Amino acid sequence: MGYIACTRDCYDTCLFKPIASSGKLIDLRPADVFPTLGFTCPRGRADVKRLYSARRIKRPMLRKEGGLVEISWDRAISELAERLKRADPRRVIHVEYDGNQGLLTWYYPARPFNALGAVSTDYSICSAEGHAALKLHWGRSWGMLPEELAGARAVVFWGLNAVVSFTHGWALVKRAKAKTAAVDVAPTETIKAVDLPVIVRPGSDVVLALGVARELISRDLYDKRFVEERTYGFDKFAAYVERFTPDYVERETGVSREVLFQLVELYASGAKTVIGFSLGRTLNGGDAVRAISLIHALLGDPLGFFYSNSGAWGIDFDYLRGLHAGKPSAVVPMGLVGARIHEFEAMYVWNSNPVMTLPQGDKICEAARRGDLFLAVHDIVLNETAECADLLLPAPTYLEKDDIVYSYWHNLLVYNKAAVQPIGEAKPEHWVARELGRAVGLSGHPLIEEDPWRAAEIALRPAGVELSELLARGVVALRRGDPLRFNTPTGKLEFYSTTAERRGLSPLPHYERIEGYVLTFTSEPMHTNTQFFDEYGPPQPIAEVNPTDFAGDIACLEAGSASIKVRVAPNPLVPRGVILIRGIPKDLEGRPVNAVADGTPNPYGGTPRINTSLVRLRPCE
Ligand SMILES: Nc1nc2c(c(=O)[nH]1)N[C@H]1C(S)=C(S)[C@@H](COP(=O)(O)OP(=O)(O)OC[C@H]3O[C@@H](n4cnc5c(=O)[nH]c(N)nc54)[C@H](O)[C@@H]3O)O[C@H]1N2
Ligand SMILES: Nc1nc2c(c(=O)[nH]1)N[C@H]1C(S)=C(S)[C@@H](COP(=O)(O)OP(=O)(O)OC[C@H]3O[C@@H](n4cnc5c(=O)[nH]c(N)nc54)[C@H](O)[C@@H]3O)O[C@H]1N2
Ligand code: SF4
Ligand SMILES: [Mo]
Repeated sequence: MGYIACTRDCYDTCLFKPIASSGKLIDLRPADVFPTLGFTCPRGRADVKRLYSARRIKRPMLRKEGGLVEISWDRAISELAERLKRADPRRVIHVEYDGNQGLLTWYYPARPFNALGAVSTDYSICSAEGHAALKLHWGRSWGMLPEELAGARAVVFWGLNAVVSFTHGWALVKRAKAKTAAVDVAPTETIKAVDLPVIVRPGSDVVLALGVARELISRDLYDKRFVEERTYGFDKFAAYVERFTPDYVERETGVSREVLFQLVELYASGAKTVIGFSLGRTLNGGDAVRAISLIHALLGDPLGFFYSNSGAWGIDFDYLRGLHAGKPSAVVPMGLVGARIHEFEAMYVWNSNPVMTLPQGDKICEAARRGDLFLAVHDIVLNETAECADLLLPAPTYLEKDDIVYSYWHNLLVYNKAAVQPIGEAKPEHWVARELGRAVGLSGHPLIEEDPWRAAEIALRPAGVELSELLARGVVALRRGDPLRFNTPTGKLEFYSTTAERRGLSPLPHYERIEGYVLTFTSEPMHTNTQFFDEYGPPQPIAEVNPTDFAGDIACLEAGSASIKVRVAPNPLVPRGVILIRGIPKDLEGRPVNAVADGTPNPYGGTPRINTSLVRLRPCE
């Protein structure tokens, strides 16, 4: 049997050998291949258990007078189709994200909704802000591959908790005995593990990065030839960064000149950066990503950073979603779905748990419970969104279906072949999409008639992959483009972004100061977002706070009229003004913590500012 890729939204995309006996999966053996190195994380280890979880949705279910009753698939599809046919498509929204990264699980099933002209989200919750920010200067967002990370002599982990969230990237860097630095707002596992820990004030990274750039320029530590030949707008950039003096950096970020200079030296020695997705979820986050990437422009190292390589391979995700033959009537930023829930009468959710993971996601559940929203959920387990749903549909895990899986870090494309038969009546997402399409009257529509594997074949062509070859070989290596080709209006790497200027955005990275208590989040080892609550128990609503900021065991965090109640863990290492929660728990009264998260879309890719949520920190009444 070949390899199976873990489909979790995770940097690592591990490969496994599934071990089955008498039709039952008994083990998933981590494959000893580069770059996932033959070990796995606690979530990977629990996938066999999750396959047989008691929380699996096994049959379609419909809510009736408060209770759920099992129904047939025929009935489930026709109930859903009737709802969709009756509604104005502008009042129907589909919400999906990356619970499973398979091409046929995540992307293809948007087709009937795009054919109908329903409302889509902007898929911005995670990485969109940084992708859009990088494109302003580089004309692309991809960067170094694991091979290059493994050869690095120094690595800066900027805005991510890599020890927890990127275990194989961290392991590669440790094996290489590279010098390490981390930039974070709180004392995370990664901050504790690196040679140079750098604690910044929330949202101030852009100032630190521009301060590093200023030092590299003023000390003549940049690559003049590269800058001359390959870049545009250096003079304007150099003049702009003049104001980011060590004093100014210290005032705004809290980073001392000594620590700033150590970081500068690390970069001057050729350090690489892993830029965390978390930055995109902060105020000024896109600007921070822009500024950090430009450090590597100065160093003449266009493969000096890694953010996400999802755009490197050329896979045509829009084709899979059917945007060539259909179109959403409107696009709503993910951070505002909860706040704008009154605009919708029906919501179809798959591969995502928006009640827990979106800002004000609790409003989705309230609207469904009030009867204002018809909520249908296709998931593998009874998650918190499914608990509020009117219609529940059983989905197979990645171990029960065939799919194609790419990674946003390494370049292995994997054909996942089902390791076991689907549990209960679980049906794949592409099957539901086509059945639903036909039931709403889209028979004959090209988006519905095209077989999902044929769609995948076409979507993979720009990546230079023949589907037949992938199916025969199981794993193929993808290729990225020429790192010295910049798809910008000037054809150069633009320090001064002409695209931003044309769009009325700041051509140079911009900074706005934050005032107030900032609630922020960090990932934790036992869960991927809200998955594995059943296997490992749910994360606890514990807020780590500096003891001078709050005395007491229980606190309420308030934003607008929303409030969450949490237990307080005093931690003198957490800077004043910062409140840190691990994972995405419910509060002490069962309310999702994102009830108080900031859903404001950031300027470039629309990602909400969850990690710089301004809150009032109070004793509860
Ligand atoms: N174990 C585990 N691994 C995961 C996940 C998981 O849930 N659990 N989730 C996966 C997913 S979907 C993603 S997107 C990634 C997320 O993982 P990471 O990219 O590591 O992001 P987060 O854990 O959200 O946050 C990283 C750090 O950003 C810090 N931070 C907050 N605000 C700021 C700021 O203004 N500046 C700086 N410098 N730092 C700030 C937080 O304190 C936190 O420690 O990991 C993936 N891997
Ligand atoms: N407070 C706070 N909020 C956050 C974050 C944070 O750090 N803090 N992180 C944000 C980030 S980075 C992200 S990416 C989002 C993630 O937000 P979500 O996409 O909502 O992520 P998950 O909680 O992992 O939920 C994924 C769902 O997909 C289901 N699933 C898994 N495999 C399959 C499958 O094959 N088929 C189907 N149909 N379903 C499947 C799982 O059972 C699970 O219910 O959350 C964001 N929200
Ligand atoms: S969750 Fe991430 S680290 Fe864990 S097995 Fe899956 S891909 Fe690997
Ligand atoms: Mo994410």
